[in-house]
Amino acid sequence: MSGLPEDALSRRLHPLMGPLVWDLGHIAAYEDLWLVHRHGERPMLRPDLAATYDAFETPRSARQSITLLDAAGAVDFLAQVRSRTLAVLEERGPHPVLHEMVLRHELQHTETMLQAMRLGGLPVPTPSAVDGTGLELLDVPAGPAVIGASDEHFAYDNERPRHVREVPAYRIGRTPVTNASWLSFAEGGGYVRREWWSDEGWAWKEEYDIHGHAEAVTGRPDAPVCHISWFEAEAFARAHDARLPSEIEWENAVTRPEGPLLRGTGEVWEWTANRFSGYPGFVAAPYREYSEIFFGAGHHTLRGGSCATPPRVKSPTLRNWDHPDRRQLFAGVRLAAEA
Ligand code: AVJ
Ligand code: FE
Repeated sequence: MSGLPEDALSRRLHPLMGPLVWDLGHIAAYEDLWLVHRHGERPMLRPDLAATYDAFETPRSARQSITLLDAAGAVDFLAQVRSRTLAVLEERGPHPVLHEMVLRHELQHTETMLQAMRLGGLPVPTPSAVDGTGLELLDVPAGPAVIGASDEHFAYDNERPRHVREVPAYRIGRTPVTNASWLSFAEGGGYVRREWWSDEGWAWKEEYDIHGHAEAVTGRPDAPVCHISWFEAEAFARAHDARLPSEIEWENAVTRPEGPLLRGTGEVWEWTANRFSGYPGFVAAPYREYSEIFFGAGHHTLRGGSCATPPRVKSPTLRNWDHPDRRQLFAGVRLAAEA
């Protein structure tokens, strides 16, 4: 944030994203609600701002046309909430769940802000090189896999309950697919060969007149391809007689008893074959709007975190989700195939 001109914080960077100052006010309002009001049982500092900075009451499309705090006002709001949060902490001690939730919320919004910054042409992190092309597949034997977060540490409701799945044998990419591999795909007719695309994916590509991926050309050849949509990831997989890994296959490959099999995780979010839904026995906590209202709404899941994800947020059980047409995420692809 420091180093960014005031204009970059307040202006609309892209139609799909709110201005950065909205995220700052939202981070403050979230802390005001959960730590000052719910945990501290004190009145909110700014109940008058709650609706403006609520993600559902003020969706992204509305964040540009309403009056927001300016950059200095948002920073001041953050500071004032934080001092009340610290007073509550002093008085009540940490909440077993809410402090970590609010902390990670702020960290997750830094990635959202980086997505907006990239779309607005501002500097953002790029993935580091990996040792492989992404086309080399490893064999994983069939067996039971423990999926989901244990109750011992903080985790989101959608990572629970932990349960066992029987996973048939499969193959999975040793590394994410690189820019060099993506370029070969594009040059080999990747954006032209109808048979590699789903009906929905083809319609998306035609509507937005997409012919390739600029960052695969400008990015380092040995770094994972980044900012691709789920539709593109799926087409790439089909072009290689492969498919996307399921969430279970991905998690199984990084939590094996003999150690993680995969290389290059955490550089780009990895699109999976699954649509976002709850594990068997899912219970919403602490609020339905975190995960549950997105179940069955056509979002695809992503795993692993990216170079824009703060380390504290990343974990092998963390699940992210977004629409299949979105290219603003720091997302790439890892291949999978039948054994
Ligand atoms: C988990 C990244 C999809 O940004 O919508 C932020 C995280 N939840 N504020 C999102 C989140 C509430 C969420 N994702
Ligand atoms: Fe949020």
